[in-house]
Amino acid sequence: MYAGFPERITAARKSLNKPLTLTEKILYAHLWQGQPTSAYERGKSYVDFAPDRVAMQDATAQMALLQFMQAGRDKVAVPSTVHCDHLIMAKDNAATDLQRAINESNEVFNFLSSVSNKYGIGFWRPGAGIIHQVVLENYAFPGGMMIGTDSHTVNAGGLGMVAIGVGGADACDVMAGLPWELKFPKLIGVKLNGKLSGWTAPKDVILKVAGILTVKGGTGCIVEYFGEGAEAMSCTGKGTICNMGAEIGATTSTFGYDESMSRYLKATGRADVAAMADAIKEHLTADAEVYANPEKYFDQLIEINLSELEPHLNGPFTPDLATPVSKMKEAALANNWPTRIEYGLIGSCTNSSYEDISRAVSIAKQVKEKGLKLKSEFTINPGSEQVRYTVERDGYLDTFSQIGATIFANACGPCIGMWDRVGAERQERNTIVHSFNRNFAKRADGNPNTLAFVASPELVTAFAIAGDLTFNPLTDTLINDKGEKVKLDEPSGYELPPKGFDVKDPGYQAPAADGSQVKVIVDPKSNRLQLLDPFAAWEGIDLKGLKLLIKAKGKCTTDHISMAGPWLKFRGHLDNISNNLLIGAVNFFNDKTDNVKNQLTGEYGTVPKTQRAYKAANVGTIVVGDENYGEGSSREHAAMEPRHLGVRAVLVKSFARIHETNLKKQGILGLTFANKEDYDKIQEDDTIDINGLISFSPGVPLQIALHHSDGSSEVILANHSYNEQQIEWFKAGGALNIIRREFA
Ligand code: MIC
Ligand code: SF4
Repeated sequence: MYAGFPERITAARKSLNKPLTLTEKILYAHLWQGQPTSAYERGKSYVDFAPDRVAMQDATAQMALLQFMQAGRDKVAVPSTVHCDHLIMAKDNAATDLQRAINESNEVFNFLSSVSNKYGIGFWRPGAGIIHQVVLENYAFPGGMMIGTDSHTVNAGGLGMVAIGVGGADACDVMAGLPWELKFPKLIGVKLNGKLSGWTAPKDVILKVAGILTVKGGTGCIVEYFGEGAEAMSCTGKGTICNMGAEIGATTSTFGYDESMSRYLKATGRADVAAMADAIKEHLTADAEVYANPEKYFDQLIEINLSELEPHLNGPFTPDLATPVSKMKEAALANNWPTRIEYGLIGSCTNSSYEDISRAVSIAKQVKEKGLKLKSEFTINPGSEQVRYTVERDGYLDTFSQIGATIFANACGPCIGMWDRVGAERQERNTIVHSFNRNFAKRADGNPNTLAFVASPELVTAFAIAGDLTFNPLTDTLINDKGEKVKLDEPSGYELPPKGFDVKDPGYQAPAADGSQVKVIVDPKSNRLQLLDPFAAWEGIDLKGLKLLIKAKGKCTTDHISMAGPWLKFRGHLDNISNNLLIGAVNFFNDKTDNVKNQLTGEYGTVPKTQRAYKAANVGTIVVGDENYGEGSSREHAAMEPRHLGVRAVLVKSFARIHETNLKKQGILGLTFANKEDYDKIQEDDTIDINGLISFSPGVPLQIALHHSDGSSEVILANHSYNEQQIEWFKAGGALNIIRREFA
């Protein structure tokens, strides 16, 4: 596991001639063979890496593996796993919901299971748990490098990894034995002073950081946490912080190896890994000089005093709108947010550890002890079968059930719109509080008028008891069944189960030793799965006469571009899922969603229908967007759908990292306005040319000619971040066409 690791780090230190951060150590230890150990320019140089592992979840694995099947390989080149967690609708209870999901998505689960079996991929069945908890429990290790087809792959930073979310095409490369490329990140140091106590939880650290850095402040950066407060925190707590680091756009986040990680490794049956890590522990954290003078080694430094940190609630509609609990009353009244809380939901990959559940239970118990009642509906999604089995054994699930909570399956559920919420279709304005990490419009229940606030599981539990967004459990009292005023005691819990973890059937299927005889069947008539046809190569000339499909206004996340929830079922069928293209994006010209002008007919229609009309007429189109376009998910469907339907370019003020790469990989031109104000020049009836492609080269802007309907024209400049290799992807019509060629 660590063969050659200390040597590579020592060599890097020598050639760079300076003390190293943990992030640099891990990156340098994972340079692709042949990639020189030299000083790379942060934020500029593209570098090839050799990750140790690949993880995929069911909703993204379908496309990743459909691509991998075309790569011409017999077996994956690095250890890889698939986790079935996104396709389970939360409705009644864990057992019923799981069975329904298996019945409904049998075809997809069978496909994933047989592809895994064939190509040597570990397969975690539906019900086994959420990818990032299962990875933390089984595969993550200090100093490792992993990629995963899910933006919250970064969770494994809690165990000292550099773990990065990517699109399926990137995963396909690594599984095919090719290098994985990343722009050498900038480094943000976060020094945690003091110690967490009382109502404040690890979640509040990242809620606070999100408030400071905003949803794009971490773009192109790796965040490294350190300090006494970091060491005093549990490993799973560190995981929570890293996990939600996806919400500031960070490439990933990580922590140096410490006692908490060693304890966690031992508790999860990996004493051998802990012993190996102990033996090289000086290489699994930054050099002492770095943490003594962090301002010299990080591009940006943030200090947070945990002893003074207040619990926070972030939201609604964006995860960086941070409000300390003591200011919530004021904020809610000022913004006219509905203060009655309809639901408290705990779980999701970021907050479903044993510690989280034990701390939430310490609040839930007080319902009975103090004569209280739950005022909101309350639900729990355990993170893994191992956690679920253990918390059931320890009586926690009973405590929740006794106060009226619903226990859903070990899965994503409401976090990704897989929540059959009664009455959501009425679209009433209402408030919910959850321990997840994303709260974009429509995300949990499909209702655009649901305001979701993100908080720690213990705070969510307190809010479900109070049923009131203006409640502050630190200072306020509640009235019990005897009419007395009672105060909730602060939460307490266990970092790890005192009696150890236990599980009967963790839900794992090992792949066949020789998968050559395994058949993978895709029914050509299926509406869930569709084999991929190669995209056409670039025609070798400038793109002329493109029509504007949509100028998206404001926030346009991957949820807006390729909605989840009910659409997850088409994640393996490119043509079917393309019917959700950009249906959540707001049209700048009429402030409506899913309503754009078809320039060929002058009529308004839905985005997918309009785009299909352009495709039928053989007219290329362009999408224009605002800041941080493609924020959120790793789903490459947000790039493959426009590609499939004939969009040629996406021109925006700025991109989120994963989405920009996904566009490049799938052969769509991803461009940014050289002058952001030029966004204002784009008009609804514009016909647009992209010039300069014949000499397309790194660092050279392209010219965009805007032909307005009044007959006038103007030229603006568009920047791009393509390197030589990525230009080849564009020319080939997508990166996969190159792999196909190479393996053919
Ligand atoms: C999410 O949290 O948005 C998801 C659903 O897990 C996505 C992956 C997907 O869209 O399948 C992510 O974070 O990458
Ligand atoms: Fe699943 Fe939600 Fe985590 Fe995404 S953020 S992996 S949907 S639990």
